[in-house]
Amino acid sequence: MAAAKPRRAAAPAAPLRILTAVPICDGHDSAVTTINIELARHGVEVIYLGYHQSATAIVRAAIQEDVNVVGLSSYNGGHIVFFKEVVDQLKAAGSGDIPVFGGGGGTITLADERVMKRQGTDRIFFAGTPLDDIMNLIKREYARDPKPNAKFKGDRAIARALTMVESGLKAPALKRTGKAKSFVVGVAGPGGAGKSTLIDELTSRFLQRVPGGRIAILANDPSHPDTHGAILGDRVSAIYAQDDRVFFRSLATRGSLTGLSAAAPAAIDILKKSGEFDLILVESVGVGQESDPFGIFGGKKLVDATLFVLAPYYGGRIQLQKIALLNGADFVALNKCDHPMAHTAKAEIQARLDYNGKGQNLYPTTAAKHFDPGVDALFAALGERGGLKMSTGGEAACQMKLA
Ligand code: B12
Ligand SMILES: Nc1nc2c(ncn2[C@@H]2O[C@H](COP(=O)(O)OP(=O)(O)OP(=O)(O)O)[C@@H](O)[C@H]2O)c(=O)[nH]1
Ligand SMILES: [Mg+2]
Repeated sequence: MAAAKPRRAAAPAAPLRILTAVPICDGHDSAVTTINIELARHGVEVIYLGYHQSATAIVRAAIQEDVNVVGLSSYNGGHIVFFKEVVDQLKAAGSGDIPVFGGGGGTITLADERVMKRQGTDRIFFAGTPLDDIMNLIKREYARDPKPNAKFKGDRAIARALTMVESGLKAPALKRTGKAKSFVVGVAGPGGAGKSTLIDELTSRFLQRVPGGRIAILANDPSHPDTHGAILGDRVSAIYAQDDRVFFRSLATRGSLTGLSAAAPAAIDILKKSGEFDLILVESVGVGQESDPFGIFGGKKLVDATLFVLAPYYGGRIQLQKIALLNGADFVALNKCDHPMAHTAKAEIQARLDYNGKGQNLYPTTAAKHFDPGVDALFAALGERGGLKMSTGGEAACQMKLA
């Protein structure tokens, strides 16, 4: 990591972390969006999973993110069964300590709530409840000091260790449960270039081509400097994280200005020491021209390789000259190649890399498209560099499965 670790004003040591989602077959996401923004404004770290989410996906995310509470927003009916399913699956996974609450305007009645509470739901917020009341109650009832818990196993144990280091505390020593030798790749690039979408497509290649392997993603997103809250939204792009071979954890920067949470080095260490993960991808927040989140120009290098992702609208050739990471990134992806400016961008970036004379390869990608050959080529190069044991013909198999 680079020597300097600039920080803003200290945030609370352990902000509330809440997972929010909308149940399967329900597209009513405007209420949860309001709740998310309001929670973040009140200093909460919100991990938003999206709408049309299965109970299994919600439970997996709650465990990996080690959240204080799960908040569901349900409008299309079926809430009695759905909330129970989430509660039951959490219990079955040894994470019954994570409470579940929710709302759904007038579609959840008082009588429904009585049944739901008997089945384990913590509480329902009804139509007309002022947002301030909801926020104050949440902050009062669901705050906690993170403590080690020897009963946690598997992903929850890893997740709690990550929570501890995020809170500046010592993580409990974890048993090494796997034999994997992790290859760690830092993924950086300007905000919105498509880092998360590309990581998701790389995840799909990993699942296809590294049978039995596991991949971990550490997704850093910014905390708001005024409220200390954050909307950790990278999980919304993570379609392929809905697989038990994927461990996905969102990290808020909590005042760190390096492009990563100050806990990222310790978090990477925990993931590596678990022996569970063949590949670890670390996504930085959207970075600027002088950023070096992974310490490749000095200090302790945090990762084994770096991938710099940019989109065609970076400005012009002068802007390209200014981007420090283009001097040192091992892999460069020009994403959004479906954009009309991509042709020119490709030529300009290629010229910039040629001038470096370091043999850096440029990978033109369109991460928004499934089966993009540019993403295939990028994954193959990463896999080769990291010594991943890859099967052949994975993409074809993937296409056949989805066709
Ligand atoms: C807006 C809306 C839409 C929008 C959705 C936009 C969007 N992207 O979300 C549109 C127009 C697209 C839509 C479509 C449909 N809708 Co609609 N929709 C509504 C409406 C009018 C408001 C819901 C809302 O957002 N409220 C705003 C929130 C902030 O306030 P609130 O609901 O009072 O919630 C409070 C608390 O519950 C709490 N809360 C809510 N969620 C959460 C979550 C957490 C974590 C917390 C802490 C708190 C909390 O916050 C509020 C605090 O006061 C309701 C009617 C109603 N008045 O509820 C119908 C309603 C939900 N829709 C309905 C239906 C039927 C549909 C459609 C199926 C219609 C159709 N045939 O196409 C589709 C389905 C869409 C889909 N894909 O799922 C029905 C559902 C009936 C049922 N369950 O039996 C309703 C009840 C209308 C009705 N009376 O018929 N809908
Ligand atoms: N047209 C097009 N859109 C894309 C492509 N890749 C990603 N996007 C879209 O670009 C937007 C941003 O994508 P993300 O993957 O969230 O970008 P990001 O770099 O992770 O963003 P931050 O984490 O906020 O910095 C989303 O709406 C994506 O759907 C692409 O190849 N083509
Ligand atoms: Mg992202």
